[in-house]
Amino acid sequence: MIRFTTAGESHGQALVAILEGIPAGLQITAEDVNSELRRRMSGYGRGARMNIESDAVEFLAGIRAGETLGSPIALLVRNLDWENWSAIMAPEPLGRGTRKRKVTRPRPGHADLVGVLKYDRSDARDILERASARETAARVACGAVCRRLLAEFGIEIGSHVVQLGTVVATRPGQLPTPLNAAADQSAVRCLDDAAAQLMVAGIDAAIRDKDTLGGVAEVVLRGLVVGLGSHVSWDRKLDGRLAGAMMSIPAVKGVEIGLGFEGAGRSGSRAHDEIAWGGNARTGGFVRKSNRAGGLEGGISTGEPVVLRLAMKPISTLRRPLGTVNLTTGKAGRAQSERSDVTAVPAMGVIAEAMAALVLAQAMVEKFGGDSLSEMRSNYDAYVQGLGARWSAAHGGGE
Ligand code: EPS
Repeated sequence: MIRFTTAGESHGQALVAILEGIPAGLQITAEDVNSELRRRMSGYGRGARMNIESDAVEFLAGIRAGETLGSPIALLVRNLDWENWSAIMAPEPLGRGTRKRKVTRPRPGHADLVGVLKYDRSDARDILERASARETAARVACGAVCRRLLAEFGIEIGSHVVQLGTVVATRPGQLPTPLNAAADQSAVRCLDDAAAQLMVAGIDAAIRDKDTLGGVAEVVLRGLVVGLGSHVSWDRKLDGRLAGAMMSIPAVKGVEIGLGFEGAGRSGSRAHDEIAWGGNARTGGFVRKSNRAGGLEGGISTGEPVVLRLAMKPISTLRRPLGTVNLTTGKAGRAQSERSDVTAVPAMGVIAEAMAALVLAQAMVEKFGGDSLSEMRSNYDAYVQGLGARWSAAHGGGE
């Protein structure tokens, strides 16, 4: 089972992660991870913090001579901002209850208040430092390793922004390949140039208004084999597992697969994908005439692209803050304003790619197992060959 856990506060010394279950023999370099970390840091509308950081990974364990060993992989991403925060975030005791740069006016929408109540804190900084989306840098680092594993099996993961604030992009009928090479050209990772310009203007307006913006990103997973995930038990369904992973991303409030909510209003005859003969061995020789299901039926991959959309709420740190209650005085007031982003929708797409990579890598290792990449590859090849041989023999390889 592939899994990872992360630790680290936003202004602590570093983010760390341990990623377990990656088979031995996968070639990986720091640059494979760093290129993804850079993508996460980019996007018009990020705050000043991204000018301070220059996220880069240090492999502490699990990799030798450019190859995974099959042992847990330990990763470290330093916070360069730590230098400015060491006195505030240092682990050494300061005297009971003493805190520097206390946050006592919780922001509506952030974890501040619920975290303070649940963890019996009086300083919301004890909560927000971990609730900060800074943690997603560690996820992206782990996801980059999973992505390398998936690339060995021809799986491509990409994303693009389809809505930012009120601006909705026109989605091209045919997505470019590779998707990210095109999307990363845009400051807001949007494939519709006219919409991208309006999105940038919308972000500028939000900056002027001291407000923030949310939006929608679409994640596309291509090159999957039929048969990942399973219909047999609720917790093995790949759609459920992907949706859960997407919803764990900070500020994500909605996830759709394929037609998603739009499908609810369609009649059945316009909601499903007709089956035809003529795909490749990876899909058992079958093909769908459309992909309304978003590449998943019965919790199992069909081999068509998996298409997910994630809705992100606007960032909850506002420079013109909403009403709140001061935790120290009990008086009504305005929420604390921390430095933050105006929007992070472009970055959210990159983080969603990383989480999707984790779930897919889990599903691949479950199905094709193996302590080593070579063992996993031979299991994969045997499965695909078996699918192709069985179904083309039965149907003569064509319609
Ligand atoms: C983030 C770092 C944070 C924020 C943002 C994400 O840095 P700082 O708090 O020092 O400005 O820019 O976090 C939030 C939006 C949030 O609400 O916590 C990052 O590295 O992605």
